[in-house]
Amino acid sequence: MDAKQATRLSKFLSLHLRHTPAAIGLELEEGGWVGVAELLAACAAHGTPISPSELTEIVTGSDKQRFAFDATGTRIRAQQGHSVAVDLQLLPAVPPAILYHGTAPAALPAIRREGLQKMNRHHVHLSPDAETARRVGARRGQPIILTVDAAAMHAAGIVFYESGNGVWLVDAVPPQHLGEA
Ligand code: HQG
Repeated sequence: MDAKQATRLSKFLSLHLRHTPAAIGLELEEGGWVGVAELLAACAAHGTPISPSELTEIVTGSDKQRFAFDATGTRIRAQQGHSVAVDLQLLPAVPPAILYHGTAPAALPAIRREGLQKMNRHHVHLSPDAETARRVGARRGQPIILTVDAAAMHAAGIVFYESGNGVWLVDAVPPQHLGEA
């Protein structure tokens, strides 16, 4: 499978495992899981056939580890980024002292006023390093890198979760805990 095809299939999987499972007849189980066989049948039935080996290639080859199989290899889920209601059953974790968020210049005035909000997703997504945040922000043009005083937030009782792929998740980041890198 070439890189272009892998990206196309990965986007199709992201769309339906995070946002619109019902559009291809899927219902996410608790934790956001779906059966691998059921997923592949649904993809084929909706014009995007994916073979088991292509699926494995997409899961293991994803730069951001967007998807994960369960321990038995019979179920799969998106690790984060959902907009559908799903409880990923993540456990609270102690964050690194500083986390990062990449965004676009146009969002800055609102972010300075209101802090970071989860917008259409379940959580605000934070990166463990400035370079990752730069890449996230670059999806929207010239990136702005914000620092998040995660240590102070954690000390104030704000709960952080770490997704399986190193993204840190939190409900919101109040403006007083934001700085510019
Ligand atoms: C911004 C991708 C105005 C926020 C990425 C961001 C990441 C505000 C946008 C993952 C705001 C939301 C998540 C406020 C936040 N006012 N704008 N108060 N608070 N924003 O896509 O963090 O490729 O939902 O800065 O790489 O950009 O999908 O979040 O610009 O890991 O796997 O509102 O998605 O990963 O955008 O990206 P998003 P994000 P995947």
